[in-house]
Amino acid sequence: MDPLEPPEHELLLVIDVQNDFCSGGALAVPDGDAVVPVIAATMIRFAHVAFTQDWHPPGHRSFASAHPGRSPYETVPFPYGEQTLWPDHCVQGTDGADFHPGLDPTRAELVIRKGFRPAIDSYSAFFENDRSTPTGLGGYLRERGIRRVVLCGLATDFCVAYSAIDARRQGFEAVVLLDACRAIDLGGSRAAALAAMREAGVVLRDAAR
Ligand code: VGL
Ligand code: ZN
Repeated sequence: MDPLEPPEHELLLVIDVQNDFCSGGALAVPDGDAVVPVIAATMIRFAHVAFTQDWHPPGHRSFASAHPGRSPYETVPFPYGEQTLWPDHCVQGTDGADFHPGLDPTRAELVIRKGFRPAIDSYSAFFENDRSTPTGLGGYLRERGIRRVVLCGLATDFCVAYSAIDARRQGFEAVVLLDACRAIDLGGSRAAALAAMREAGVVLRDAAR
């Protein structure tokens, strides 16, 4: 293999860089837009790129608006465990669900949509929040011969962390590019997510530029 060619067994997984998670969006991640130029520069260095797209139907059960008397960021019991309630975001077909215009989705060989089942949220790119309904990404990556998943995007402490930990659970090497991620950070969730990722064997580093 040419040492200058990006490895064939590595894939950059760009998590949820959608308008609703960026400035002015319905669930804007603090400083979320800052990931866009870093990811754009990083994408060029990978042979394989996939995007995830949070993709909720209107009235999704993870929306606080679907629970009268509840507010965003409260936690409520769901059949599969505790679920944080969110402002309405990434509704299928809306501008908020589109990718940030600074990222070119042409390079994505796969766009994996998640969170489309009305009653189950999905932070991870691999499994929905019941931790058992697969998205199909694990099988896709295995069939493609991908062994290492490099993750970036939004948000560090939810979709990026869940995806990276599930990548490890599925037997992939997982690397998170911290300077290409930003966190929501609810009650220390960023620090907890970093610790959980380290514990799961996820490599945490910055994007080399
Ligand atoms: C996300 C909360 C709700 C994320 C998605 O992309 O991290 N967080 N839906
Ligand atoms: Zn969501």
